[in-house]
Amino acid sequence: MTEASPLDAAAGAVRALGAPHLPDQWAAAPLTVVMPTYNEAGSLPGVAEALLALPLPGLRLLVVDDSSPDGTGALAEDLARRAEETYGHRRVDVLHRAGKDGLGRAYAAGMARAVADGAHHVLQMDADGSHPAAKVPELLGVALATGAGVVVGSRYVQGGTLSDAWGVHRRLLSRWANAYAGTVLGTRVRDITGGFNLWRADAVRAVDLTTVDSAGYSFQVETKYRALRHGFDLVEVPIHFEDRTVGESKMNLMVQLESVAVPWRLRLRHERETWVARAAGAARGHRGPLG
Ligand SMILES: Nc1nc2c(ncn2[C@@H]2O[C@H](COP(=O)(O)OP(=O)(O)O)[C@@H](O)[C@H]2O)c(=O)[nH]1
Ligand SMILES: [Mg+2]
Repeated sequence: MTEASPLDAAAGAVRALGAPHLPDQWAAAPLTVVMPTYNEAGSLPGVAEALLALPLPGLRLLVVDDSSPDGTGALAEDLARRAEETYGHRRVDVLHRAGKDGLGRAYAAGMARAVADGAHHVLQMDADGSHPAAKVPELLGVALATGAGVVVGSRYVQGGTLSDAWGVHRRLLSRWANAYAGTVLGTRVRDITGGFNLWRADAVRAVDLTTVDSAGYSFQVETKYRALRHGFDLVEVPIHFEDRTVGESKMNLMVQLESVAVPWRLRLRHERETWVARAAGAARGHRGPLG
């Protein structure tokens, strides 16, 4: 008897979780999952295999590794080779960066590359197993059905759930961070800080990632806010958010302080731009339509 390969096992797990099947044309849509990694050797293989086993032949994975000391970058190259053998074509790529430069910068580089390489949709996803791979077909289906610029895998809409491992303190902090950013920016997005989001390529282009300021996690808030300002719809789909079981969180004090400052910076910039546009409009108005 031959032993089942890890890819077969992952496919079985995905079937057991009941990943929905999409109409063929939708399932084949070019979708690139952009996955930043820093010391995720313990969890990346399982997450990658679960993604590749989904009934989405158009799905590719782009790992963005910041020279992880634990060898995640080399491991990702190995996964890329093995996936190419299994599927007969390239499905995994790796973007190697010189050193740890923040989640936001890794996403900016990876999402720009995915769109330049022809992805019609780009999914942001953590490598630590927190985000449910089985939900990806649903996020893609909702994006295609609604035309939303961003489909947010949301912990805080009806039906969204958090790992039991999250204590009261962490729940409150996460809720508070969302309420804070939402209030400062005047948005109704319930999970504006969340990191499991599917973007349409034209929304990625519109937000112009080269000018995004956030180096860290507030990248999620800044980019969603920009998408809203550009007139794209954001749709939230409930997910279950699992706690990481391997490796360590990269959240630190600097990242948290940036998350406090960024909503105010965005709001003040928006107010300044609105004021300048109004002043310019008023000046044109005085000169009359031909002036
Ligand atoms: N390339 C890169 N990835 C990062 C960096 N910081 C965090 N990540 C990755 O971003 C994802 C989310 O980080 P994580 O530590 O799980 O954050 P938490 O879920 O908020 O604790 C994981 O896949 C990390 O490996 C970074 O500076 N560079
Ligand atoms: Mg995490």
